[in-house]
Amino acid sequence: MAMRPEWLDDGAVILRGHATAHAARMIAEIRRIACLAPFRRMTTPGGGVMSVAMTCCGARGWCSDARGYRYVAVDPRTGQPWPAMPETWRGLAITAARAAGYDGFEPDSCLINGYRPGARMGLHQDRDERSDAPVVSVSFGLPAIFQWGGVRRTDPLRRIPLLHGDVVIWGGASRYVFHGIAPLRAGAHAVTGSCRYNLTFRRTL
Ligand code: MD6
Ligand code: FE
Repeated sequence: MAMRPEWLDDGAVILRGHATAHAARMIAEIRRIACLAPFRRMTTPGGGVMSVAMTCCGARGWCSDARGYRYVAVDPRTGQPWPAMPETWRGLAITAARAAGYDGFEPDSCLINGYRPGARMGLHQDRDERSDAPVVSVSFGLPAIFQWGGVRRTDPLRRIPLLHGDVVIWGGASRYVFHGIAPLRAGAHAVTGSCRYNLTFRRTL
């Protein structure tokens, strides 16, 4: 869908509804991937348990445990490689990155987040990737409030609604901006029910 990018910040844009036409298929694929690599709530290095359930696909997946955050080629839960990234997902991420001005994006990992009402993601930077390639984020299901700050944790936060099918791309001067997701409000979405999914495509190496 050729749509005018909405400016978010220097190096960051939102493509509203860019993934809407692919939603039903992609959500079915999320469920298939989750049969092979189940959603799980990971432990943080601080000893807490994340409220968001996660799984991954692609050559590497993101993991958190008592030892820290890292990308690994094998799912620690199953002992198997992560499921392959569907070729259509990869194509969507590359096309979205290009529309945001990032040519040559080659994602090797997709982190899949599942939010139920009340689940949240605290303010963080994405910096476990060795590459400074952009991140492409695709949202499905219940709406969420994306908190968008600056490169310092104490920078003021903007609150940006992310709706079903919205795609956010950030890199460049925005790559290490602090961001998070406010606690998900309860609701019923026609496609996902009481759930929000977020896919983030990354280049990890
Ligand atoms: C979310 N996303 O939207 C959480 N990180 O559920 C992230 O933390 C995120 O959307 C880096 C780039 C894009 C993202
Ligand atoms: Fe993030």
